Amino acid sequence: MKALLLIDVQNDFMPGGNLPVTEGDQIVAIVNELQAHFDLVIASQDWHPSEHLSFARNHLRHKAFEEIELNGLPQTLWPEHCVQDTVGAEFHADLDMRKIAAIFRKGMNPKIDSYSAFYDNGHVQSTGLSGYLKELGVEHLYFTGLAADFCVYFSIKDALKAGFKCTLIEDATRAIDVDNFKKLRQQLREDGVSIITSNNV
Ligand code: VGL
Ligand code: ZN
Repeated sequence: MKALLLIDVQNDFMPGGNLPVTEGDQIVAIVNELQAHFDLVIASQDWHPSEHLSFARNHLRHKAFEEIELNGLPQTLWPEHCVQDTVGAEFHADLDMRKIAAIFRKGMNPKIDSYSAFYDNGHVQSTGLSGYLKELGVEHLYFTGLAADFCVYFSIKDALKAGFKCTLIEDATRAIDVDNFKKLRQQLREDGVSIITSNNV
């Protein structure tokens, strides 16, 4: 069985949000159309407490987009985004929620970031997503959402490790840093990820 994953289609990653991804809003209509091709649709939601240590404002001497070390891991510091119970953390208002069977939240532990929908960045705490998908007999995951070079990329890497066949639907994602994503995209191809466009699903 195949499943469609919608990674972090949230207001703060849209133009006008706190951590905007260029053209992020352009994926919403595509994602909505894609859902008709899948019997299982799952979403992830970045869901931070305001004291989250990935936020630059929680560090006295640092600014957003600087890189620091946090508990032994490299950490990019971000503008405050996807704070629990704020409008920025909500899904885009036009996202069709009717077929979404489950929402996996991540980034709740203030001490560690969680780009992947499967694990925190230290690979210590699982969200349970892999076990959930395996219990339902899912073997092939189709990835969409934001941002291509962070949460989508790291979710795919973990999905590969967990043994899922992975496809990235390229027109249903956008990157924070387009040049960086060009390199990551090549790496994903070498890892065996299929990269397609939505008209080929
Ligand atoms: C994301 C940076 C920080 C993402 C989440 O959804 O790609 N990026 N938190
Ligand atoms: Zn985040």
